[in-house]
Formats: sequence, structure tokens, C-alpha cells
Amino acid sequence: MTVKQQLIKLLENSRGQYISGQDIASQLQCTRGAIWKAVKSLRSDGYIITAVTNKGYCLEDTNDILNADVIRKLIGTEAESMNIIVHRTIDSTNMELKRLISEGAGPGTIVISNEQQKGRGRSERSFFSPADTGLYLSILLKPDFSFENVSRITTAAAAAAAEAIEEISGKETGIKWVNDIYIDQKKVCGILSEASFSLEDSGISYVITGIGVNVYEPENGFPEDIKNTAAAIFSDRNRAVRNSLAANIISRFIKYYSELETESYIESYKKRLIWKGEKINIISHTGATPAVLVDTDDQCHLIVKYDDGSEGVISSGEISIRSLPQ
Ligand code: BT5
Repeated sequence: MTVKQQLIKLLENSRGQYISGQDIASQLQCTRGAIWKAVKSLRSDGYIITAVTNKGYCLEDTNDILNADVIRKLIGTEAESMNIIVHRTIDSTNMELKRLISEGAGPGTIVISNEQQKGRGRSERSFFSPADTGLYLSILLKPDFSFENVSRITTAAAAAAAEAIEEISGKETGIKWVNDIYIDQKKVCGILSEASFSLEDSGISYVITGIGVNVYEPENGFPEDIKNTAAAIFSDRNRAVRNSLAANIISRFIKYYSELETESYIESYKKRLIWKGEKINIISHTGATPAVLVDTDDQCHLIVKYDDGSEGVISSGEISIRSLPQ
């Protein structure tokens, strides 16, 4: 480990407290000059480290920089089988994982970014992913089971993300079918799973599950086209939760993933489903069909009642609520 890596680990362990230069030098077995060089380099990465004569160095409590070592530590022993890579900026964490797969990356590889320049949603839509305010993470999975389980993975991810957001924020979340997380009728998190199928053995080569969370209100707000529908978990930035949120989402998701066959995530998903009994539009390429949202079944398919009184079950697609401005 370099002096810089050791130093940030030490400062992270005593966030908000000063550690003297002498203590750091003896713990890291390096010179004061090497510490100062590492501090400068960490600062240029965005860390807010204060240096006070006779007190030493302190990492600000509210300094919210994503850090793989911190996330690993928060996950605990389970993280030993994971390869967590953190970027300051990237085109898309899903795309980066695809590139890493071609270089031989295995299951348990997790890419996290502080910003995405080309964050992706479903059906070639984009996901607004500004720097410093969100959490964008993708997990590589190589499931040895069939097609139905791919949709279970996304549903399990929605339940895991909703629970983690609630634990970190104390706020109630809802799941908008299929896999958007809402707080107060606005979207704070979206999920995109992409699978690759192999024709040779008619199985799944890999699944990439990408989760994007609006943690803090972006500096200049959300863009015009989503400002009425998107929101952040927190309206201010007086805290540092992104590492904990990442660890919390990963831990919960990995647990649900290991229990996928028993569908242990279903209860959590169903109890958060929003718009039950509400008038919705079911949107498809042919247009919008009005219906009432009844519930989901045990496969998380949507049960709806059409205006003519008949019931339908929808396994994929898009819905919107009729009472909100579209
Ligand atoms: C999603 O698609 O919501 C899936 C988003 C997945 C993002 C993650 S981040 C890590 C990984 N890497 C990626 O490149 N992607 C994944 P969808 O359900 O199709 O919703 C997209 C729509 O949500 C857009 O057309 C906008 O209307 C709206 N939207 C875009 N950015 C948003 C944001 N930051 N917050 C809330 N709504 C947003």
C-alpha cells in the first residue's frame, strides 16, 4: 500500500479528529515530507483535509468522497470475494463493467463512480449522473440459472436499494413498478440490469446490475425535463453517507441474490409497491392504456384492472400515474 492509501485509511478511521504528524509518521513509518506529499495528492482528489500546527491532520466529517477501502470495510468479510473499483468519473459504470468483462473480470467485480458522463437508463434513455451528489454502481454477476431469474435480480436490487436508502436516511421509500425507488412521489433511484446470453449453452453469460441514486440535491438542481419527477434523498450536503449507502446496498443485494431461488426479497418489494388502487396508464409502443393498479403477483408481475372490468398481468414495460402531470 502506498503512503497515500495508508494515510487516507488512517484519517478515515478517525474522521473529524486530528492526528498529529508525528503519530502518522510513526504509524506509517515514513517521513513528514512523505505525509505532506500524500496530503496534497489527496486534496487534489477532492478530500478536505485540514492541517493545523501542533494538532496535525483531520479529515472533515462531511467530506463525502467515495473510497473502495472504506466501502470494503463497511461491508465486512463478504467483501473479501469482491473486487471494488471506484472512479471519480466514467462514461457509465455498466459500460465499464462490460469492458472489464472482455479483459477477464469475474463475478463480484463492482464498479462505482462519483459521476457518469453517459449514465444509461432502460431502452437507450439516459440517467442524469452529476459529480459529487449521486452514487452510481454496477455489479457483475454470473448466474448459472435461466432467463426468469434475470428479472428476479432487478427486483431484488430494487428491494435492497429501497431498504438501504431507508436505513441511511430514515425516510420512507416506495417502489414504482418495475424498479424505480421513490420518496414523496419522486424518483430518487433507478436500476438497469443488462444480461448477455450465450447461444452455445443457451444460458446466461453474465448479468450487470446498475443502480443509480440521487443522494444529494445537485448543485444546479435537476435538468428541466426531469425536475418535476426526480428528487434527491437529501436536500443538503451536511453529511457523508455515500460510502455507507454503497456498502449497505451491496450487502443487502448480495444476500438477496444468494437467496434468489427462494425469492426472499418479494415481501420487501411488495410492501413498498406504490400506486395500489390508483388510476394509471400502461405505456407501450402503441400508446397509453388506462387501468387501475391492483397489485403485483409473486413474480412481481403487475396485476391491473382495465376500464372494461377485465384483469391483466403485465410482465414488463412502463406505467405512469394519471393524477400527476406527465
Ligand atoms: C433507469 O432507467 O432509471 C435506470 C437507471 C440506472 C442508472 C444506473 S447508474 C449505474 C449504472 N450505470 C449506468 O449507466 N446506468 C446504471 P429508466 O427507468 O429507463 O429511467 C430513465 C428515465 O428516468 C429518464 O428518461 C428520465 O426521465 C429519468 N431520469 C434520468 N435521470 C434521472 C435521475 N438522476 N433521477 C431521476 N430520474 C431520472
